[in-house]
This record gives sequence, C-alpha cells and structure tokens, in this order.
Amino acid sequence: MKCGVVALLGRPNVGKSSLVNALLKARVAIVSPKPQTTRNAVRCIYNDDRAQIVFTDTPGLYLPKEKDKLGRFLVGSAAEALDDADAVCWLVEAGDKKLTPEDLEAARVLSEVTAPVILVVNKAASLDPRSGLPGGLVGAFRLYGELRPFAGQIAVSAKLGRGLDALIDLLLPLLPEGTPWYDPDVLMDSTERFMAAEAIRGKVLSLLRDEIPHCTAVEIDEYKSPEEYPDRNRLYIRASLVVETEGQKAIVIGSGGKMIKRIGRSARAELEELTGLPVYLDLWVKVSPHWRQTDLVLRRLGYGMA
Ligand SMILES: Nc1nc2c(ncn2[C@@H]2O[C@H](COP(=O)(O)OP(=O)(O)OP(=O)(O)O)[C@@H](O)[C@H]2O)c(=O)[nH]1
Ligand SMILES: [Mg+2]
Repeated sequence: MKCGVVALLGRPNVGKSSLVNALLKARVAIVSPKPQTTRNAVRCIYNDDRAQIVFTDTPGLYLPKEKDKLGRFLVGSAAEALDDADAVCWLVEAGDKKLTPEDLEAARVLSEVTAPVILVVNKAASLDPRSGLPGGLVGAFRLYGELRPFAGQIAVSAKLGRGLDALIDLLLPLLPEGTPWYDPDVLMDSTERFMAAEAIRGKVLSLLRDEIPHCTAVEIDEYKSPEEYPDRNRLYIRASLVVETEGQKAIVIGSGGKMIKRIGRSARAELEELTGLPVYLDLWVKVSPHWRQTDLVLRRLGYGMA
C-alpha cells in the first residue's frame, strides 16, 4: 500500500480545490470563479485499493502587499504545506500563454522544495471540446518546462474528470509504502466546526459579488451536537459572518433581510447533507473593521501564523 502526502500548489483560480473534489468524488473544498477562495491548507484524503493519498489543498499563491496580512497568511500556509509533502503537484492552466508574476512566485517557492514536482496542466479540455485536443497544451508544457525540471507532467480537467486516474498513476511511484493513517471514510482532516464554517463561507462566495466574499470570514460562535442539546434534537450552530464595514453588513443582510435568509437557507441545507443531522443555523452579521489587517482577529478567525 502506498501512503503519502501530495501538496497542490499554484496561483489562485487554477482549479486546485476543484481537482481535490474531482479526485475524492465529493464536494470537500470550496470552489468559486473568484480568486483567493481557499484560505487554509486543508488535508483531503483520497483512497483506492492501491493507496491512501493525503492531498493538501492550498490557498493560491500571489504577491500580497505588505499590509495585506490575510494574504500573507494565505501564501505562508501554502508554502508551509510543502514541508511535509512527499510530492508536489504544480497546477497551471492549459490556456496559459505567458508567465505571470504569480507563476514566477510559485516557481520560486518550488525551487526550495526537495520533494519531486509534477506539472499538472488543468482545464485541458476547455480549449477545444470538439477535438478533445487542446491546442494550448503543448505551449503550456513548454512554457513551464523551461522554468525547472519536473518528475512528470500531465494534462487533466478537474471539471470534466479527465486524466485523474493517470495523475494517480504518475504519483504512486513517488510515494512511500506504508499503512493508512486515516479511516477510509474520512474525507478531510479538519474539525466539524471548520467544515461548517467553510460550508457557510461557500454560500457567501456563490451568492454575493465584488469585494464582499473577500471581506467576509465566518466565525462559529457555538456548535452543539444533538447529544449536547437533547431538547432541540438537532445540531445547533450559531455563526457570524464577519465583514469590515457597515456598508458590507447592509449588503450581506440585504433588503428586508432577504440575502442573509438566502445564505442561511442554502447553508443549512448543505450542513444537513454534510452531517446527516437536522440543523438549526442561527446566522448573524458582525462588523470587525480591518479584520484582514488585524493579527488578533485573524488568529481568532483561523488565519493565524504559526
Ligand atoms: N473549464 C474548466 N474550469 C475549471 C476546471 N477546474 C476548475 N475550473 C474552474 O476554475 C475556477 C476556480 O476553481 P477553484 O477550484 O476554486 O480554483 P483554486 O485554484 O482552488 O482557487 P483558489 O482557492 O482561489 O486558489 C472555478 O470557476 C472552477 O469551476 C476545469 O478543468 N475546466
Ligand atoms: Mg481553492
């Protein structure tokens, strides 16, 4: 049995979280068309009869400004995830024509890694759905191939589920033999509270636009299982959507409370699916000015530097 850790790295929006979901055939990580969706390095566990692979989904690498403390946490936790990886997948997109500063940052971070690195060209099928042979692919392999050596390279489509078995085949020889760490039905090495907060944040990302998703964090204020709350006979979650200004709060609440109700309804449905329990979700909106620049609040929200 092969057992190992594979970190997924790349600039924002290339499809790291989508790839994890596709590999696990489950919706474990939040996916959205907006950059900087993922905010924590999350261990997601893939199982088949040959291997248990812990895929670490990471926040997209970019170049945060000095005062962007949240951004610096994101990039720091992505780089940190490489430390215990047996192999690294560097994700890029099939349509990439030239290197961006973010790609160069990824290359710089990877230059310090001793684990083997695989180049994974995602969104491969999106270029030419008719032939199934994306014209940009060769270009992407060449573009990144000039930057550094790779232990392997492969084209995949997380969206269409293509190339996934081939990616696992490529990774297996790079992983050590061992006994599985996790029970096969564990999909994520995260607390229930974290997963609940992410499910709620995912709804904010899909229902709100512009800067709101970037300025919102979710704080779980209370989490009580039915055993702890027998009179209610349900999972009780009190959570706050933390935003930076009164204006953002007004948008999140929406006219007549329409938006917050919508977020609450769809989050509750997802939480019930996730936990298999009836859920009572008590959702609030809190203003915490400049939380993305405030160390103490960042730490409280789960974005604290080690
Ligand atoms: N066409 C196409 N779109 C994809 C594919 N994989 C992911 N996407 C889309 O790309 C966007 C970003 O996907 P994510 O999985 O959130 O990307 P990410 O790399 O995790 O982004 P961050 O967490 O912000 O770093 C979403 O709109 C996905 O639907 C793919 O194979 N083909
Ligand atoms: Mg992501």
